[in-house]
Amino acid sequence: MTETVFYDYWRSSAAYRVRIVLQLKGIAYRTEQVDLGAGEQTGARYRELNPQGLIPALAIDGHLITQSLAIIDYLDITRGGPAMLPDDPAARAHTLAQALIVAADIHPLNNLRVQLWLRDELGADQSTRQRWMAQWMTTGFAALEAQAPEQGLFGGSVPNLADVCLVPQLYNARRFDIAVDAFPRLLRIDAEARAHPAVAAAAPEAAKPA
Ligand SMILES: N[C@@H](CCC(=O)N[C@@H](CS)C(=O)NCC(=O)O)C(=O)O
Repeated sequence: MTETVFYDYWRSSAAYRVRIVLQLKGIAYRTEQVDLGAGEQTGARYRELNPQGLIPALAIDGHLITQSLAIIDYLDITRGGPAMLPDDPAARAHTLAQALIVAADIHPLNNLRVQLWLRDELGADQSTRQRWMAQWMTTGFAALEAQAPEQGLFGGSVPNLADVCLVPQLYNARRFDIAVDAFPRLLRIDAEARAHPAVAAAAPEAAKPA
């Protein structure tokens, strides 16, 4: 069996999604850190693995898989542990839609390369970039709050794909001082999810190299 290697950066929220699923499913792996602060994701060495120059990537079963949701889908199909998506087609579509609010509509607009482009190409100062991030995070969070359960996680008692996407995005919001008080259900879900041992083990503080 080939070794499972996760190309990670402790502060990457897309990588954090995958770390949560690796932990939930009890998958053993070795980590290779790709330092986003040092720009290693755009270097020739990493681009050979992932021409997109984005974290994460997972080497598993002789494949090199990129894109966090594609990695999670592969793990969900090939490994045991809690399912990230329900079987029922309509419930599955709703969970995917909730996850995509984060993964497709919030995160890409606030990613590092977008921030750098706003700053370097459009001359956006810190406060303008802060407004940009707050705009797209709060727009997405509001939509998610409107469909969040009153009790329990999106996944009920075990995190599902929507929870797996929410927790890292709220980490990002806090990291960049985005106000999230208007989303009490999301905050409750985030706290409950982070109390789960597998989610706690995947936290950025736990993934930070010594
Ligand atoms: N849609 C991709 C997004 C990956 C992504 O944007 N990763 C960020 C870290 S969270 C990154 O590598 N950023 C580097 C950059 O913007 O240069 C996924 O879900 O894997």
